[in-house]
Amino acid sequence: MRVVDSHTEGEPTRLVVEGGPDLGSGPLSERRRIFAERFDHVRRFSLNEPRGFEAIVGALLVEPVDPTCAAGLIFYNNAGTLGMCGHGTIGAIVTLAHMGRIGPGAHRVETPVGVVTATLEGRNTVTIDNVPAFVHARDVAVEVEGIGRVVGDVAWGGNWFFLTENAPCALDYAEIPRLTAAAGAVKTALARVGVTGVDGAEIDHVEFFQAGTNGADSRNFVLCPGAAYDRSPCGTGTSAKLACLAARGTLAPGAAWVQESIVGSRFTGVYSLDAEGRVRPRITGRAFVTAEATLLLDPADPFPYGLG
Ligand code: PYC
Repeated sequence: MRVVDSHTEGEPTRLVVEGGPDLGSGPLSERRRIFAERFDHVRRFSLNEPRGFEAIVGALLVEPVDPTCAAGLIFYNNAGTLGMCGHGTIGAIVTLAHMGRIGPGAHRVETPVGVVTATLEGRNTVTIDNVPAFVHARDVAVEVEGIGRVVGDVAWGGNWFFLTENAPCALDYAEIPRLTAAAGAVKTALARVGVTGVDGAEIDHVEFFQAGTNGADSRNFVLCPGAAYDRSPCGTGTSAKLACLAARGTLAPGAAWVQESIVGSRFTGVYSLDAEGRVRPRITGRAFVTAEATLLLDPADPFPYGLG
């Protein structure tokens, strides 16, 4: 399997450019299901230790159904598959340019949750026009073990998020273990009391927010499914945040929102309202290619698909 690694504002992406599984030619939502059901060993092979580590998000490069799209991407991580991935799309676009497959400008990209447009500016900067984002439930209160009452919003930004300002401590790098445990407890509490996204969808990402530093509007800590934290400010999480800000009337369409991550990296978000009044998030960030590699499987390897 040939892969190209990158990081987007600190968060790694592994783009599978050759040797991925044959998922057929159906809609990407269907190919995501086939990947999850029949090729979980490929997910584990390509991301788990010792070939990877818990924070890497994988992206399978597949033929799009829509010929106006430059690529199709199916995202996955250490726990399963993802609907969309903002940092992963930015990483994939910079990687495809590095490989000489695309140039600067706008490229339509098919994902399991819809088509996004990714615009490459120069070598490293990408702006994504994401799928519409929306708030599903506001001011949801849950009792969380070890924290107490936590109030937040449930929103969609390409994945499902619970967004809250009730963090148990400062959003400092040194507090990552405590924030990870607390966000995990929030997720458990939401599941216990039956708080979900639309149609019972699991809320698998939890975001804590505080005031930003060095001029950023806000700083976040994002826990992803699989219990790794996002080193970037999270593209789909920032999209969900924009939907919350729009719903509360605290950010006007077209106004910039600088979202800082727990490692101090940044995305700039802005939204517009489409003809149907839906929030259309636009997220800008940078990615850098870090490795080109061939992943090998030795038949004698006692851990052919990695650990876990
Ligand atoms: O950037 O959307 C994102 C993302 C989702 C999970 C990790 N990063």
